[in-house]
Amino acid sequence: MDNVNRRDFIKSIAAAGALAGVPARAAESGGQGPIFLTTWKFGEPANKRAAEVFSKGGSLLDAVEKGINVTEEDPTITTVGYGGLPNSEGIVELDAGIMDGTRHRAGAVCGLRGVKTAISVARLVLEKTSHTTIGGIGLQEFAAKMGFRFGQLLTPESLKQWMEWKANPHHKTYWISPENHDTIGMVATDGKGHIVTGCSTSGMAWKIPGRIADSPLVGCGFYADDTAGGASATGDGDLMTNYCTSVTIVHLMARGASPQEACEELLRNMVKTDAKNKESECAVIAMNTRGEVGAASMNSLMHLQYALWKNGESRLLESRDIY
Ligand code: SD4
Repeated sequence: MDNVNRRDFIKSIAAAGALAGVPARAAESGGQGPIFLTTWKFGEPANKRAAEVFSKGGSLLDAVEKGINVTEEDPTITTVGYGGLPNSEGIVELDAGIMDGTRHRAGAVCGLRGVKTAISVARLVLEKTSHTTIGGIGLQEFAAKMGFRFGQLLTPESLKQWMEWKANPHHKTYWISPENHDTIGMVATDGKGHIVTGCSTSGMAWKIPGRIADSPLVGCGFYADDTAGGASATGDGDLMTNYCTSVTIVHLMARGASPQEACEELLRNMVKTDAKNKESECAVIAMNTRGEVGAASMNSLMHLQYALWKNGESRLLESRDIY
């Protein structure tokens, strides 16, 4: 932590102490309205839908789910939901998770096939079961029981890209090297201290069937806790899973770091343990219960743009590249 950060850190610890005994939600709400913070440019329409759902009386969980559905249902986005690039066998496998910061409970799905809206299936794992994460054949059966319609998730474009990859005798494979990214991760608050975080992805293109990375793992791809805030991650999930990125960021915020400080510290710690991580493609977003936000990318190789919806205004912003 540099000197400025250390000062802020100490100040915020002192502030937290001064508030001791005051119910956290009342103390931290500041009376502001909802805020939606989402990864990438496609976060803008997702945020807009989320804000609409919330303004019409939906819960924050409804808002995050329906917001992320916009990206999942868009066939032009090749990294999430319908139109997402498939695994090495040409089958689209989706990962998603959603967490309610009040109940401190999540629902998540791994490797879902044939259903566009993985976040909605994850939501039902949260609401209808005592489990947290479901994958495999049981997940397909669960989705069918819940009434989801199954269909082909490949589009002509994603099929074309997979066939080109397959036909190239020199193609890279996941046994050695990663490709394709851009998960949607959304952190939302109602402006009264409640936090919900969700994320959804088709994962790395051409992955080994059955591969599971950070996005459907609680604390890795997503995390929410009404006592501190929420965070989400995008990029090389095989790497980031080893750092439990989202829960680490939220715990740093709980100890007084601002969302921006927490995002940057997480990425710096990744480099402290292995200098090669400077070249990795990793980015994170975070929001605390006061609605302050942060976003950081490891480097310019995968520079994260993020969408922020606040006070009825939607903006596309640039994260800070750390290295
Ligand atoms: C994964 N982390 O499956 C996801 C991909 C991603 O931005 O986030 N891309 O590894």
